Amino acid sequence: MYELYINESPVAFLGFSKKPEETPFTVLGAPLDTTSSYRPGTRFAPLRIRVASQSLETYSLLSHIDVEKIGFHDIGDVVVVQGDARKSLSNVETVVRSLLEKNRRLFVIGGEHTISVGTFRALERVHRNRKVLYLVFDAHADLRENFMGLELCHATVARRIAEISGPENIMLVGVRALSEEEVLFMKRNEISVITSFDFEKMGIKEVMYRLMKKVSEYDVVHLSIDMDVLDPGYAPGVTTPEPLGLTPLQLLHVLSKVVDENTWLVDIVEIAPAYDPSESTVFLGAKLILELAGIIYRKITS
Ligand SMILES: [Mn+2]
Repeated sequence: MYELYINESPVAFLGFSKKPEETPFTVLGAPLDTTSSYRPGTRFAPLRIRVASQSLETYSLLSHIDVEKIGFHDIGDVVVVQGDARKSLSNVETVVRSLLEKNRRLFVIGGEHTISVGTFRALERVHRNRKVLYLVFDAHADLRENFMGLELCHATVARRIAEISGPENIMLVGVRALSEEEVLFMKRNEISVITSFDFEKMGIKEVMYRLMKKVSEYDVVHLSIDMDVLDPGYAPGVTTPEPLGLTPLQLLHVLSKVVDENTWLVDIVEIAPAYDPSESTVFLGAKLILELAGIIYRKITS
């Protein structure tokens, strides 16, 4: 029945959609674009990332796999109701849950970060008796109790997820924009955090070690990538740019150590194509999906 909540996309990721029995990966757009407090426009990211993906070479140097041979089942976009985050998240949850129950490995393209509340709920329901980690790469902690009176918005995502998962089961990476309320919440709840400054201070090997240690304690990983984790010099086309971020190579190298057969869900969120005139941000989003698919495929088949 989840088909009722899907709009087909005029363009498929990489330019062609495989049948589900031919590939483990499903691409799903979730163009929710309704609570951004600075620059809106994430609703256009799923389409722009699909268009950019058609111009990428498909050989993954990190996995030594030609991802064109694996491909993606691109089912289109979740129907969202702009202006009604709750209803939209309910649709996201319904579709994602139904796909996860069919053992699909999902790449969900936002949309604003708020969609991760819906995708996490679905993952948590499907894997109720297993240990689930919410691993988020983001410049912002998104741990506010509410933001300007809104409980469900792009600035409260990790807090809402922490309420479901328990704060000990979330890990934040690349963070550098925080309120004092969030710092206190993190300390009080012993949330695992690696800031962007830690990449400089401890070095990338130590970052990888700490991440791999945390991930190894879990059965299922929800990877949520807010593209503003990258420095705005590399990824300017985001809703809320934040200086002093990661380089794309740092991000990809760290991710390559983290994703594996336990990675069932990857969200790529917060790209605002109107602020991405060079298209570098949408190309980076497409490249991340392609490389991560290659690495995950290598690990599930070896
Ligand atoms: Mn963010």
